[in-house]
Amino acid sequence: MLVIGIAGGTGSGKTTVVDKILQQLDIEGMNILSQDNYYHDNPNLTLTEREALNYDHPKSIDFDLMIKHVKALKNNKPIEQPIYSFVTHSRTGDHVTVEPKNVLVVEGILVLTNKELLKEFDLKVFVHADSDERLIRRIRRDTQERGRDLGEVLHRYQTTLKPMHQEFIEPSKNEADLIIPNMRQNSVAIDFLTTVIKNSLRKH
Ligand code: UZR
Ligand code: MG
Repeated sequence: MLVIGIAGGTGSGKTTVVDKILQQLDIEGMNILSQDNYYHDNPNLTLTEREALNYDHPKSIDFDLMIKHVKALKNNKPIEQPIYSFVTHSRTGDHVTVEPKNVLVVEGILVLTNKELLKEFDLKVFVHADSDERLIRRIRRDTQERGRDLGEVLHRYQTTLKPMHQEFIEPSKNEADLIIPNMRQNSVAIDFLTTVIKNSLRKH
């Protein structure tokens, strides 16, 4: 199995890059493990308390479970992935069964920050976009798709997203084998990445 880690700041376009690779690879055997499903659950806190938590710090991620799942899939075992809700900031209690496949993509802002998880990756990718570009995309997504107001998004960006990006996410770029500039649709980089994946698959 080929395991690829894809990181990059919020709004850098990680999800889009992964979707494009998926379209171009035209192979059935690819799983995507999103960091979004591996936030710690805080069932003892109220919704207001959960809203105030820092979701951009490595501690907010259940890396133990994530690593356990990556290892299980590598050992050809299915996993029960928790489903997480951004509305309630908690696990829904439901799970999806994920069967092992030839390629595993692990995607999220913090996936290159954990030393143990890094050991599991065959290829490490960092998607780069300038911070103003990322802020614009984040405002669009949170106001249009997540029902948050502008003031709230800007406040969170300034007080949490930006400092966490500078402290943890940007430095994790040093772990990457490949940095993808993603200011606009970068089809050359996508072609390159799919070629690398295809070549590695042939060798595996
Ligand atoms: P991407 N996030 C939430 O908004 N709510 C949660 O319950 C869990 C995470 C956000 C998180 C982070 N920050 O910036 C973003 N906040 O998900 C990462 N606030 O996702 O890479 O798609 O932007
Ligand atoms: Mg995303």
